[in-house]
Parts: sequence; structure tokens; C-alpha cells
Amino acid sequence: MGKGCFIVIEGLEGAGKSTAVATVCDWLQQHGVSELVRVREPGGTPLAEAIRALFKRPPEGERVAPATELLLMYAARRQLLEQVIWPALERGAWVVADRHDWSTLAYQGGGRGLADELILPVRQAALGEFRPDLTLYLDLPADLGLARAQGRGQLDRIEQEALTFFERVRSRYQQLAVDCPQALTIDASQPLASVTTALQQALAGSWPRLQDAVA
Ligand code: Z5A
Repeated sequence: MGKGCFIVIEGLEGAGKSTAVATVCDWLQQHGVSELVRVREPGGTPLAEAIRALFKRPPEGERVAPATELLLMYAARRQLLEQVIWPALERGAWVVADRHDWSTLAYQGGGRGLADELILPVRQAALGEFRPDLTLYLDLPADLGLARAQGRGQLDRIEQEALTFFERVRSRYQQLAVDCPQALTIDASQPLASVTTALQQALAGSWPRLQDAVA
């Protein structure tokens, strides 16, 4: 897709994804990337942000079915791809995303327990063969991520799930990272300064391959 490069940050809540997006963007700018687009999922267009709001705060008293979560996430993702990500890549911009496809595989697949037989056709319809050029997976124990998220105040609908839910999410993430040659795992339980250094090293190591991808 296009001439730009697509980098995704993935991980549990509290892994430090927002901080990592800033670190990655700073590094890319210092290495001559002139147009950077930051996105977050779900969200990033008015429609996708409306889906995000519904997903996080559904109408009072209505339980969101796991399959509905799946469909909402891929609807928001497709809209973001069509409106923002694909046009940006087409004009040669680099796109850095806070969450993408693995979040659905990990949360709705691993966490909610939806079967691949349900997920993969929806994924195929929404994404086709489109995949990130680089995924940086921030790995940390679920209880540490939750403790960090709790430190920020009120928990959202997903953050109120049991610890075992997040352990299943982490386990699926770890498997995805092992299976994907375009992914690197960063130990996000380290102090912030060490995570930042690890991210910069990961980018430096991937830089020749990413430049080949856009050449
Ligand atoms: N979701 C889904 O189920 N399926 C999908 O397909 C998609 C999403 C795309 C999005 O919520 C929710 O949607 C999410 C998954 C679900 N649900 N949950 N839970 P969000 O975007 O609002 O939340 P988030 O993605 O989980 O972001 P977050 O909680 O803000 O996590 P973060 O960005 O990784 O963390 P942070 O804000 O950078 O850091 C959190 C705190 O930890 C903050 O105070 C930091 O200063 C601190 N921190 C970060 N790193 C460190 C280190 N290394 N040491 C110490 N303290 C640290």
C-alpha cells in the first residue's frame, strides 16, 4: 500500500503505548521522516471516534456482545484505513498507530474467547492483506498494567474486567509477536527510560528494512 510506512504500537493498558508513540515519532523525525501521522484505535475519524465512545460507554444497562465488539472494532478500523491511513501511506507519509489489528485478536479473540473461525473472515473483509511494516509490542504482566491504569483514576468498561481476562489477552499478544517476523517485543515492565532506550534500539535495528520497504 503506497510509499509510506506503517508502524503499530501494541500492548495491554498501562504498557506505555501513548508514551511509546511519542518516542517513535521523535526518533523518526530525527532520522529525516518529514510527514508523520499519528492515529489511535478505535478512533481517528469522527465516525470511528463515535464508535469508540459507544464501545467504551455503551447505553446504560445494555451488555455489549463479544461478536458486536468484534464488528465495531473492524468497522472503526476500516473507516480509519479508508479516511486516514491509506491516503497517508499513498502520499508517502509514515503512520504511527496506538493499537491496530492485534488488539482485536488479543482482546476479542484471547480475552473474550471468540473463535478464529468468526474473527478471521471479518478481518479479511476489513483489511484484506494489509499489515503493518513494523509492530512494536510492549509486553508486561497484566497486574502491573492494571495497577498503572488504576493509578490514572476511573477504569473504563474493559479495564473493569478480571485479571484473568488480561492474562488471556497478554498470552495471545505474546503468541502473535512470536509468530510475526515484522514484530519486536519490548519489556514494558522496565522503568520508562529503559523502555525508551529499547524502543530507540528497536527502531535503529529495523531502520534498514523499513527504508527498503519505502524505497
Ligand atoms: N480494544 C479492544 O478491545 N479491541 C480493539 O480492537 C481495540 C481496542 C483497538 C482502548 O482504550 C480500549 O479498547 C482498550 C482495548 C480496547 N481497553 N482497555 N482497557 P484506550 O485507548 O483508552 O486505552 P489503552 O489503549 O488501554 O491506553 P492506556 O490505558 O492509556 O495505556 P497506554 O497508552 O499503554 O499507557 P500510558 O497512558 O502510556 O501509560 C499509563 C500510565 O502508566 C501513565 O501514568 C504512565 O506514566 C505510566 N507508565 C507508562 N510506562 C511506564 C513505565 N515504563 N514505568 C512506569 N510507569 C509507566
